[in-house]
Amino acid sequence: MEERPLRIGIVCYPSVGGSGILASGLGDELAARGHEVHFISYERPVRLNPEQDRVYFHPVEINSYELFKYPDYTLPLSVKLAEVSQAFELDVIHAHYAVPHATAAILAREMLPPAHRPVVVTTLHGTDTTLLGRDPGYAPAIRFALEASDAITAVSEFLRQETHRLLGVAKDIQVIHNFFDPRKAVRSREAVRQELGVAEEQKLILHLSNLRPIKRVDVMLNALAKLKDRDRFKVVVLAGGSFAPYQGLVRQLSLSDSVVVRESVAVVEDYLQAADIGVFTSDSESFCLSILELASFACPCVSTLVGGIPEVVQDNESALLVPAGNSEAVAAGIDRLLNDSALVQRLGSAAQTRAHDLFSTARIVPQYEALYRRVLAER
Ligand code: GMT
Repeated sequence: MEERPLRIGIVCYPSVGGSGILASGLGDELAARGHEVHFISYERPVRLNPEQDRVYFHPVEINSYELFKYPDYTLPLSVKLAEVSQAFELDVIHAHYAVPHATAAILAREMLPPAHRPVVVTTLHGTDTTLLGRDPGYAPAIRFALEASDAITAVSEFLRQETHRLLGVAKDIQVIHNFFDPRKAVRSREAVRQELGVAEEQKLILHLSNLRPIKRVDVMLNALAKLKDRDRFKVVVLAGGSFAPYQGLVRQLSLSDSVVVRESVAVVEDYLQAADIGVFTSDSESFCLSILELASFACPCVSTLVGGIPEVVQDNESALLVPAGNSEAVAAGIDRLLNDSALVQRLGSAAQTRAHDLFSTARIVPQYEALYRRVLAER
């Protein structure tokens, strides 16, 4: 018997960050599989496909009352979630990133009459456990929202274990890894490299992130400054946050001619296809979607060996993984790749195969669908 399509509410951050990107991709794919998907957030998520049928966006309006020193988002979000749930008879609210989305989703569920209650699935993405889960001002509320969710997922085995360890969550946590299937690039590899000023014989080293302190952009810049013969490469930073705090270090390390920064990039695939080497120096990372994005274009990375990264790529097989906080080791890894095209080819091709075999849409999205149906059946 054919199963009926589901009505799913997705709550996520709209900004450039892995959790919002993953949630947008998931919504897009679920809609393509016939489900109805309602996004609820304070802005339209940046990578939400405007052409996809059955995808709707409901903005949350936030008023700043004089009484409040700090504007509140959780309550208006919960009210919007309850409204959308009732109006569209949602089966599921899927909260991406626990704070405050899971709390708002639980509140919305409890506000509704029992016959109209959706099930709540919460997906943990990283700092909701590894940073906020350590904060005694947040941890009890996060734990409560997780325990009250109908199901919890984490984007890596590392994050699953950290959530049990740091938050003492007793409930089962299912690992559903992130996925990425690239969209078509709009410009050619040559056109993008020309725009970035990368000469034909130069290698394009790419870093893309929100540039938060945990990404250790300082370690990356220090590593790049250690490389000899800077004519060999150009470094391109796709900045999901302001690069201004790092401009001083770029000048101080005499890297101004080697580093090109692009903010608010519309089609990330244009840059992924143009890259030769990726570089990531995070102190912690639950998965690192950017590594997967590059892998899907057969671009190998030098990255710190932290968190869930070894679940995504493996040292010497599909990437070069180095200790955290060690710019010498990062520089040595990049230098190896700059000097050895065969190694780049071998690692890149293995990374692409792994991305396709383990982290494709076709493999991952059905796991979310099966989870929704299981939780609904169990209710
Ligand atoms: O730190 C970021 O890059 C943003 C953050 C987010 O909330 O979007 O990323 C987290 O979620 C991504 C998608 O699941 C993971 O790929 C990132 O590794 C994770 N970041 C951290 O754990 C620091």
